[in-house]
Amino acid sequence: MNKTVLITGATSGIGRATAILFAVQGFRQVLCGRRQERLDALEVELGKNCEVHTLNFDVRDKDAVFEAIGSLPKEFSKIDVLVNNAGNAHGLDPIDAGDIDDWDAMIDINVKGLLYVSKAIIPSMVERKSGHIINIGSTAGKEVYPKGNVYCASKHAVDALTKGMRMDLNPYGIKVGGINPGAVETEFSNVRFKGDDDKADSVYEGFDPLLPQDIAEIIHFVVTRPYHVNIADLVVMPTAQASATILNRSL
Ligand code: NDP
Ligand code: 8X3
Repeated sequence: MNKTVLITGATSGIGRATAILFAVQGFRQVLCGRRQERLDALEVELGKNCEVHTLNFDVRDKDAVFEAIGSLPKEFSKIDVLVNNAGNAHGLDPIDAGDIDDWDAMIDINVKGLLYVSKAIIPSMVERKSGHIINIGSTAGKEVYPKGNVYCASKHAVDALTKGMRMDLNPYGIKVGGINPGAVETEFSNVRFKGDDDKADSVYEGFDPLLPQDIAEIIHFVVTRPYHVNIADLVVMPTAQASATILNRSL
């Protein structure tokens, strides 16, 4: 497998699990995040199985995004598969009590950051008439739940961008698809609740949530379909989950 894959948010959760699985499969990988020590560890560990290059940038910083992706060595510069995964929820508050800094973070990271990274990579895909973009949305991009307001808005925006990218890049034969998970046990809730681990753990109490490896396997399946098959949109929930708010905690 000689495809080059760029994964944002590779230092944790879904992105990290995907990087680990792709390393076993021998993909050439560009792994991105902000926590340098985790990027270094991935480079050492996964570098045993595949070619790895790491990039440290904040997706909110437009100049940093273009500088980092523009700095890729030649052998990593033709990105075949872009996994737009970096993102988080910040806070869970009714709209009247929401923190504006949390709103900025979610819009700037989940929406604008995804756009900056895409803009840095798409022109080369268009030029080569080849490429595959996978946007990690959420069930929060398909339905809205109480106190989810801005996070849900950001993921609805991701859903719209996935559809829009697929239309606009169709003339170039570039695949675009969205994967929309429900509850996955990662650092997601630790970030949402600002380091309150008890509160984060309680989100996954009483049922078996998805694991990051479950989503990694699905991303791998999507990436390895033949050229004429594009998985355009997937919603994946734990069996115990029926909607954003309906969870069977007795399974
Ligand atoms: P994690 O918190 O475990 O991972 C988030 C990743 O995003 C980290 O690698 C983090 O890296 C990166 N990231 C966050 N902010 C920035 C930033 N400003 N610049 C660059 N990288 C950033 O969460 P998940 O793995 O769960 O989340 C991955 C994606 O999946 C997100 O888009 C999330 O919305 C989505 N999702 C998650 C679900 C869940 O239940 N967990 C369900 C549905 C969707 P670093 O801090 O090193 O920068
Ligand atoms: C993460 C799933 O339900 O916490 O996107 O919004 S949820």
